[in-house]
Amino acid sequence: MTRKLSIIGMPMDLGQMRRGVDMGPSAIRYAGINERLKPLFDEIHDWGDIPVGRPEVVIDKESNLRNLDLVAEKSTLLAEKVDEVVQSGAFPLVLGGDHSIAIGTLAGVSKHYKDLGVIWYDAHGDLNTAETSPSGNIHGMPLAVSIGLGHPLLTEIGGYNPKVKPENIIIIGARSLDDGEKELIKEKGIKVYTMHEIDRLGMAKVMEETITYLKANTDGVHLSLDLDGLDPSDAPGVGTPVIGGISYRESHLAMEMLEEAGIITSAEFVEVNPILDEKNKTAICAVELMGSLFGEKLL
Ligand code: 5AB
Ligand code: MN
Ligand code: MN
Ligand code: MN
Repeated sequence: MTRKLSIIGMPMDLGQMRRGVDMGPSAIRYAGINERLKPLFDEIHDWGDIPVGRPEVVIDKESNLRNLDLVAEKSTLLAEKVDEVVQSGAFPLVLGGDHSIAIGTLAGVSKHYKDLGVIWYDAHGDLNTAETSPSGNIHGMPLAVSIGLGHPLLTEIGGYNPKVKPENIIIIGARSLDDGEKELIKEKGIKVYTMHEIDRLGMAKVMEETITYLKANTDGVHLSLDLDGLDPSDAPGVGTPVIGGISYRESHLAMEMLEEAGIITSAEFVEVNPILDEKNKTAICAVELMGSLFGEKLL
């Protein structure tokens, strides 16, 4: 079977307040993604960026959500593109953009699976709703939206809802959760490997457990990798850094184990903000991790 990769840029910064993350796709391309992944696939097609534009910030008066209509509109475009890529038999790799883009990615991917698994590699839970969000920023909500909680303009994208079952989600790297998110995690029984478990068990064990569980319970796995899951010393170019994160080496190991297991069917790398970065370090880190995720070997 020919191994095909489709790259889609989603230059959206509407899910939060720090402009600059819309340049994430450019920064990741500049870090050499195409050359790096070329030897690992039979075919690579870079579709360029979904047109997001530079609209003015609008806060939805009724829900208090920042840029609600725009995020919904642009996410629909992404969902359609991702859907088309999955149908074509290629692996969809989406470059963010802030994490609100996951709403569109999952809407495009999940209709192709009965039981999609999701690995949410992140310092945060992204499980807020308009009611629990301390910020009104939609990038703190995409995982809640994927399980059907949130504004209907977001949960109904793609014309079906929910996208993911809570029991098919595994969060890795959490170290900053809001009160409402903690309650939701308990209520829905969402599996979380916080930094405590990663320290205690080691990344190898965390990934073994994750892979065993997802292999047994899902028919596809989406990797949603927020660069702020990594420690800010390795990935400084993110809008909401939290100290005490996953190291570059642990992340490499995680990607290599996922590759060996062969379970990942779609991926996105989000929250790369070159304006906040040091010499494109965070975008380079993203490309390094993609190399491991797609099977680059030293020997
Ligand atoms: B990210 C916070 N929980 O909702 C909120 O970077 C931060 O996609 C969200 O993980 C961080 O505003 C969103 C305080
Ligand atoms: Mn996130
Ligand atoms: Mn985050
Ligand atoms: Mn490695």
